[in-house]
Amino acid sequence: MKRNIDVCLSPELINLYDLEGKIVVVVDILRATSVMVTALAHEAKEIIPVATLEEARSYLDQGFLCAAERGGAPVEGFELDNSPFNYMTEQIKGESIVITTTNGTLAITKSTAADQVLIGAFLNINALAKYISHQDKDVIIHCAGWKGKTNMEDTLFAGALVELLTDSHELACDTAHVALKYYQSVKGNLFETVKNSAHAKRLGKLNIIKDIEFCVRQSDYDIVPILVGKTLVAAQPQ
Ligand code: 3SL
Repeated sequence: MKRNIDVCLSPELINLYDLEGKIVVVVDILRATSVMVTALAHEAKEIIPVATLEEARSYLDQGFLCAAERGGAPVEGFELDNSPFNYMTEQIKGESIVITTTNGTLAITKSTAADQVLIGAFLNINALAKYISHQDKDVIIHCAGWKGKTNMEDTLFAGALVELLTDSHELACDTAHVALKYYQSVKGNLFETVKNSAHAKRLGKLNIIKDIEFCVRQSDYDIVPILVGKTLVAAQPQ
């Protein structure tokens, strides 16, 4: 029997969904979840996502390697920002990295009632679909959006993952259909589409085009981050 797949377009709406017993895939294509996938693929030991700067600062005081972003910009006093290219270095190998971002880490902390919280990005979408198809569980794709509002890039990812899971999962609500149709209408032109997103414009002054180009690449990595307690680690391959 097919399982259900549903899409939640904002952390402001996640309280409308029953997460119990389900897999929640959190996605923040630009750039939090793309960064997390990249870091674990480059052998970071684990990632500790925290919602607030205060929590991140308390880890900083304990000597952790910490990353912080607010409003798209790096936060003073933190060693790492939110560009995936900073997570491909020797510096992150074997490290526990604490990350706080405007939307992505908030969406993670709002998903913890789920049976499993997984991290999604275009960078790991095939590995994610394969992992989920072995689980026999309902799925909710939780889009981080921007400050409570829906965004283009996370909705596109939701549509792409729905498309990959149509053999094993039934589309449970209209949002899943909307995301799927939207993705199918632009999938040949993902970079050009996302380049025109509000967040791409917001990040424009930070010379972000390189990051966007990277974040829409599909399935560079085989890794599926999973939340174990408060920490994201690579799930066992299925
Ligand atoms: O909002 C977030 O969580 C971030 O990913 C935003 S940014 O791409 O780092 O600006």
